[in-house]
Amino acid sequence: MIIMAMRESVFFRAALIILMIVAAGGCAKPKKSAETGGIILGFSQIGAESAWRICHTRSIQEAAAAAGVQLLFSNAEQKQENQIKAIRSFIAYQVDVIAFVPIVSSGWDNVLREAKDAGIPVLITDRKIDIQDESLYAGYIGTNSVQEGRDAAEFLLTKFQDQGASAKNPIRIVELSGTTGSSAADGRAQGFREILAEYPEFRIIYSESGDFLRSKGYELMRSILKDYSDIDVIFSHNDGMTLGALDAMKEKGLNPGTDIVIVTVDAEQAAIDALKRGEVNCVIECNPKQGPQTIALAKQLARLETIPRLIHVNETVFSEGDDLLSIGPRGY
Ligand code: GZL
Repeated sequence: MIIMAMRESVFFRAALIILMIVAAGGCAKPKKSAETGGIILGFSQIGAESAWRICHTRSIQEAAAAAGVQLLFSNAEQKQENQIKAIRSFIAYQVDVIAFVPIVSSGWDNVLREAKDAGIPVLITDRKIDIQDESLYAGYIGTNSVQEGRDAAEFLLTKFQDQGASAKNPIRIVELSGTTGSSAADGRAQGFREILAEYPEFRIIYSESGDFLRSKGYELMRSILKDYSDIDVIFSHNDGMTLGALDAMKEKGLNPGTDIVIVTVDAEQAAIDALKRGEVNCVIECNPKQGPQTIALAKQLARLETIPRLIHVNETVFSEGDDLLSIGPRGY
């Protein structure tokens, strides 16, 4: 009975894959690209939770099209189990390369072992994974979340220097963190605390996850403002949550950027616009335009070439003291 169920399950999955290809406008292609000549990349994306993620997806899709790489794209709708199913379907279809954004850092060992056993190289993108056997993936390209957290803290050191703060009279910080268990949230929190650990005059009085969502940033901030009236700084792990928090602060009659210093990560257009309006004080760039580099690495893997284990994309910091008019359109 179990074997029958497995056969049915394998058959169902294989049928689903063929259906997916046919629905994507291509007839069911022979397995592997050896017969088709082109590279087939299976890509599992988290979802569309923020403007940043939508830009990241667009960058991957446009780069694949420009490079003639056939992209099997799966949107996990924020569920790790959907990513694992997608990776298994890529293995069944025998793609040349698998790339994915791990929504959280853990829980990937088994499925990546299956990919390795199938002889399919795996590229980790955007977020990082914690894994026992580092040989289960070929390399990582994405953002340096720990540095982003450090940059946020370094801005605050400059902003509040000579303000007379002390351990007895600290700068009181609220942190809106990203998806629990994601390398993006864990890294930003780690880098932020690493720098501030040397400065007891900075105190994180409250931290809670808003899951990188604008709606949760709004709800969180409304609730926090009921419990805390003496907040000096909001450190938000992404612009989506920040924009929600700004709405909540304004509803309360507060002037974000003046009454409360706002530090945010991503650098989407709306956050840069808020920086220009003085409602945000510092925007840490997290660069979503990783498509060209990601596809180039996938092509190298398809040619069985070795790639670097770790590539961090270039990022910068925008702050209130900059020539804000020189900041060009962000594209997301
Ligand atoms: C960071 C990325 C994060 C963004 C959010 O590398 O994974 O996920 O900061 C997005 O906007 O939701």
